[in-house]
Amino acid sequence: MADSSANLFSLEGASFASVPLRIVNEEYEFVDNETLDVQDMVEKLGAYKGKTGTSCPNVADWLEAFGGSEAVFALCITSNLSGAWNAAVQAAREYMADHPERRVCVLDSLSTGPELALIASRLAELSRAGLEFEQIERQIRDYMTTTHLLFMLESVDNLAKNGRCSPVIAKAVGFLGIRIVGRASQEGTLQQLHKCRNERRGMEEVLRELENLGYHGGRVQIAHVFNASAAGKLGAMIRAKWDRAAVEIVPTGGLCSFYAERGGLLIGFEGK
Ligand code: X90
Repeated sequence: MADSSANLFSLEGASFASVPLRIVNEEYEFVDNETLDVQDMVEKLGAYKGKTGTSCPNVADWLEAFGGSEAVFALCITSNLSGAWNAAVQAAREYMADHPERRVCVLDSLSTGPELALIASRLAELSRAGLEFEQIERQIRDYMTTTHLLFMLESVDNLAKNGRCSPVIAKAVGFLGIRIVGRASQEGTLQQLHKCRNERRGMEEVLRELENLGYHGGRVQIAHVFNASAAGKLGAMIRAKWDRAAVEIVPTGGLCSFYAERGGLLIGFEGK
């Protein structure tokens, strides 16, 4: 299972559950599940004057998701920006104390969105291959050292207002057309790499950073916040540069749409 920051609600060939985060203010509570109307949420929040925040799944939410499963891999948004991982670790401890024969492995992605989706899909492959739980754990931890996340954002207002990125980064954007290109740091925080004048410049930096992080034509997932056209353009640029590139484009769910904001792109990929 993965929390809903993965923008993933089902996983081919695997038994999968998404555990929702929530987007909340004094007027609304949006549960980030498959039935959430993200467009409607973004419109309502755009018109809402007060402050909006988010909340992660708690211990009870994770326990409910574990259900009666014998073996679980629980994949979480970076523990440096959310309490989701902490709650999952505690839930796993309780679950295994109550049922010593069951196994839960909680994984801190130190990332979000499409990087989680890649990891989840690799987990599905490993489990289909019929490996033992411990072997899957070893292999997935190896794989996670090779995956990365880049982002290209038009606004970081919601991140800054919720104390999830430095005010310095927040000041850099907000001017017309400016894009912030950055990455999930090794500590699982937002790291700004470039401030770009326009979308084209932003994409050129993304291509350079893909290369810097060891991308050599493996899997890439681009998650976009109502920006299929930019995602398509970037995907084409990646395929033009690496002929073995396997590019997948998906829309963001509620949590990533709230924080990456309209126009934003999140790029998860296999590198070094
Ligand atoms: O627990 C909670 O309330 C959730 C808080 C989540 C905060 C971060 C969400 C980031 C979403 C934004 C751009 C990519 C940042 C990558 C940093 C690791 C996407």
